[in-house]
Amino acid sequence: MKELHVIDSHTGGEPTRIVVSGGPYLGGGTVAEKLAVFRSAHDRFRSAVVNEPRGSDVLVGAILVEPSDRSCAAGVIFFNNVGYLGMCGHGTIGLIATLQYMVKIRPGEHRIETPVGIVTATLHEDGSASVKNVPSYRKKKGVTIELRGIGAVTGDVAWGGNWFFLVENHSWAIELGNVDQLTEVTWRIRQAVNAQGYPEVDHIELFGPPKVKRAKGADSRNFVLCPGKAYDRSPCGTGTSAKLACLYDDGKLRPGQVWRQESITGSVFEGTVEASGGHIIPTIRGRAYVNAEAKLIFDPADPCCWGISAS
Ligand code: PYC
Repeated sequence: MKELHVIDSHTGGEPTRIVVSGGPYLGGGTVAEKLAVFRSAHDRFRSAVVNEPRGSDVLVGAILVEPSDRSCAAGVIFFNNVGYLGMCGHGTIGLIATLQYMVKIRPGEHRIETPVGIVTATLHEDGSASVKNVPSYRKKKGVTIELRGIGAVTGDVAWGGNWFFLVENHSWAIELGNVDQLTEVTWRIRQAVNAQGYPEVDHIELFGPPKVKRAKGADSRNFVLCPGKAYDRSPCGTGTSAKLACLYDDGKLRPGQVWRQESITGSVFEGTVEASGGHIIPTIRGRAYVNAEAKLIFDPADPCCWGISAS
């Protein structure tokens, strides 16, 4: 019977389950090459780790791999209920908390190899982590789609390590009690955006006024629909990176100025940008907590051994 050792954490309410040992051998290439091997030869492990009955649609999974770049502390591949993520901001903050829990890192800077490039994460003395993400940019401003029964919806297409469609002007309330409506409408937005020539977009982000009235406050509140139709409980690190790219392009955020992005659950990420040619380099800061450590057991006699999935 096969066994995998996993460590669970959550970052601003969004869970991450990291396979720290026992995973399949993915070859000796770069993390992008290892992802290609994982996807083509071992995809059932992805489903087994995150899907029911061991997981749920909300869970983001990750597998720790050997980095090809020796300057990196770790390599990581992120995945979810339907596939793979290029980068994952909340997951990287979760990874840093997990590596600290495993006593593999101490406060300071750590380079992490992902399939879409190397990111630098800093573990701070207070337990929070900052992730200097991959270069992010807005691809297209002001794309309008038509939704039957709703009308025109306008947003921006931007990259922050994953592809997003970001909508600022709308009338939906970003409230936990409204998640079913938000999920339905963002799912429809995604299909319309994909059909309009942006098939790469697989995350939809709605923005509204902030709710958190803490000392530091927040600048904005969001709802983020992930590719497998679950919503992000955190403000979404890659989604906040895409937002920062749009704000910077619009002249609404200066390098070094802090943007506080609140999630629909009330958790907050802080973001700043550095300008870099036509792109920005975003840094996202948040806090993760390790909340479980377990052995996943793969019994070949179990009909649900590889997870329940639609595909
Ligand atoms: O934090 O980047 C993120 C993320 C992507 C999907 C879920 N969380």
